[in-house]
Amino acid sequence: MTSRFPDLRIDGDRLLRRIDDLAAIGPIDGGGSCRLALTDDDRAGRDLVVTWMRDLGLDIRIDGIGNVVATRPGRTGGPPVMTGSHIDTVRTGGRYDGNLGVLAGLEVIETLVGAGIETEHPVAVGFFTDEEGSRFAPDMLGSLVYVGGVALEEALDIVGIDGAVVGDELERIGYRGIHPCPGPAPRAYVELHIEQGPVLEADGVTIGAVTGVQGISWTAYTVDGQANHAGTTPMDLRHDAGYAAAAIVTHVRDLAVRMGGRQVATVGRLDLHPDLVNVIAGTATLTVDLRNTDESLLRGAEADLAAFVADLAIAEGVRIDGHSLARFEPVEFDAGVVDTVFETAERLGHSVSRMPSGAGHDAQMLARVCPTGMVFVPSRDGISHNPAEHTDPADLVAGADVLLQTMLSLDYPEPREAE
Ligand code: HGY
Ligand code: MN
Ligand code: MN
Repeated sequence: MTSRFPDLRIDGDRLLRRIDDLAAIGPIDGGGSCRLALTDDDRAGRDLVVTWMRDLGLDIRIDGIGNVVATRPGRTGGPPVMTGSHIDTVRTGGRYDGNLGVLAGLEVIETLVGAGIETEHPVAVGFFTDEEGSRFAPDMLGSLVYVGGVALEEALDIVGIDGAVVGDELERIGYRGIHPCPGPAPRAYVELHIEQGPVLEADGVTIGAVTGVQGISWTAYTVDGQANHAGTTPMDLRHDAGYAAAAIVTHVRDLAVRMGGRQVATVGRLDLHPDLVNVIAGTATLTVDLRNTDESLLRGAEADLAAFVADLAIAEGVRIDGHSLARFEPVEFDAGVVDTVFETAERLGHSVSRMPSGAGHDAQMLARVCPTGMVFVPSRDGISHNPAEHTDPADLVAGADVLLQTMLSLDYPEPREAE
């Protein structure tokens, strides 16, 4: 499949301007943004992008979990060639994570409009609710509902880290839409995203043809020990929730280092109570994020952690309860779409390599219902989920051009019946 308009390119300045305009919503020191899912800042970001979609005359649909999909008709009807990503951020968000994919998709459509090109199939760009999962777990919540991976009613009842409820927050910000979930399966889905890791930059490669997404396992733990006096309590009489939590932190780090390969492990949240200098912590809460491209290795890591936690609880005389916040197996993208991304990047004269994604993405959910792939561009120093997140403008534009041409290739008309 090749594009019928091989020389068409996006307007890079327009894309870069929009990235800056969106980044200005929920700004934080260092040039990044904080737009946690379903907050007022998320609403403001949504309103801006929906305005841009409306200005393009697109058919805009908001579904029950707040996913927004904007579609431009093609010569024929039927499922669209779709792109998209997310515009919610983590608390220390950069300006490209998710935002690039949504705004590049908008730029693709505006380029088609400007060139007066009628695509064979409809073309759509969407943003999915709560991709980050930072406020409301799991991550990729909106796209998971979109593909029928979890029932809408169940998702609407999810309680966030601040006690807010998804359904209430959607109502409050005016994005609890009327369109049904699951949503319609696209003809194909391609997502442009920053790599968020060091590989492309280290290899001096501009485009990643993403082969799939690694498996993700999030667990929240509560440790119940005994608050006691820091000065009078002998060491052998302690039931120290702080010590137990710290033991889990060091164990998961040692586990990942010992396993090597692509295994990673992170404790991103850790709270002690009563959180005072002279009181042995009575309770602790923490989260563990385990990932691996290999499902059996990821299960092995989960089993190792569960056994360690059980032994630790006995040894320290504390109670440790864990519950899953997210669990997604590794995903392989459609070989045809991956090849189209790879060949398109080569045709446009960019260096390109195939690689798995370390981060989770909405594409891993869309892969359940249609041929799916991703386009990566390099992250400077591999930094992301940090305001210092940066990708060179030339690489941002290159990624958007590869997205445009890949979508045109995937739009390739079926052989037409004899007129
Ligand atoms: O957690 C992730 O990988 C993504 O940023 N939601
Ligand atoms: Mn992202
Ligand atoms: Mn992210």
